[in-house]
Amino acid sequence: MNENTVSDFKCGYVALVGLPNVGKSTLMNNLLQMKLSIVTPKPQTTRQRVLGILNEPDKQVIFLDTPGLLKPRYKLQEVMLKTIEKAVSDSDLILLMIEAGESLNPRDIELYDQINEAGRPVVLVINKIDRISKAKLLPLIETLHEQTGIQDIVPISATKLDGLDQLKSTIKKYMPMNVPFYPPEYVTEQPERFFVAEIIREKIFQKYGEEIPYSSTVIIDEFKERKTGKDFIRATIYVERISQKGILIGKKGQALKKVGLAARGEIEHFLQRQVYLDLHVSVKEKWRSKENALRDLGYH
Ligand SMILES: Nc1nc2c(ncn2[C@@H]2O[C@H](COP(=O)(O)OP(=O)(O)O)[C@@H](O)[C@H]2O)c(=O)[nH]1
Ligand SMILES: [Mg+2]
Repeated sequence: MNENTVSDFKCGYVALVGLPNVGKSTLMNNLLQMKLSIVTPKPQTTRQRVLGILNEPDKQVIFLDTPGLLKPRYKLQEVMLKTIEKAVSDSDLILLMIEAGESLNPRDIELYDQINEAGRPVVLVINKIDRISKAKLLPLIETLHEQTGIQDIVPISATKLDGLDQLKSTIKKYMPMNVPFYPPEYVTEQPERFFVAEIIREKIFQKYGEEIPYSSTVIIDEFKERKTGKDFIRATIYVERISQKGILIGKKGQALKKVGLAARGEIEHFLQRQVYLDLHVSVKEKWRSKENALRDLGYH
């Protein structure tokens, strides 16, 4: 039990929204002090909403990490866009994240206008302030105030954990009085197998160039917990073309083996137990463009 009375406890939903690569997933992980959302230097790594729960004595904040907003080219991206719209309309507060720079990116303004339609309160978060000089920060905040009219603008560095306390107290202002929605030991509501698939996907993003990561998706076919011995996980990586399958597997299976090794280490760290990871590669032609395939592969 926490010492606060139920009546001053706050609980609500916060959507993390912003262009690809601004640092949304990094922020969520570092606020939760747990790596839930995968992070890579490539844009559009996050494809589905990832729910992360911050539990503190005075509040429970439920974050919805979303894919970066973009103009859809594939059916997959249309689904990603719907995910963002849903997260925005389900939230008590939207954190619109931008990167610290010389000026505001026109695409950020476009995004802001889009989000504003939902009529939810918006806090502007300027991330990556470790990359700009302190002298530039104040004028940047002034300009952003003028351009957007947003009251609360919070500069942070998600990687350096700078400004996170200020951000948390700003978030709290917007959270409604509520009893916690989840038991305090919960950090997410998504099943372990979702995170296992995400970790494998992250390794693919880290180890291959452009084509393979964006054409890949991962399905967990089997996840057997065992009382004795390691858990057994069988996963299939789906790609769009046979040539991609060849690249993914590599000469004598060497490339895939590296993915498996890296993924297994991180899966074990995440689950806090040992696993046997059995990886397969299969082709599902043009899965990113087909509604049925997307549904079969867990995107909806
Ligand atoms: N320098 C710097 N880099 C950051 C910061 N936050 C995130 N990054 C990097 O930006 C890249 C994209 O981060 P990610 O969290 O995946 O962005 P997302 O697409 O918005 O979820 C990664 O390489 C991060 O390490 C920050 O505060 N400072
Ligand atoms: Mg992300």
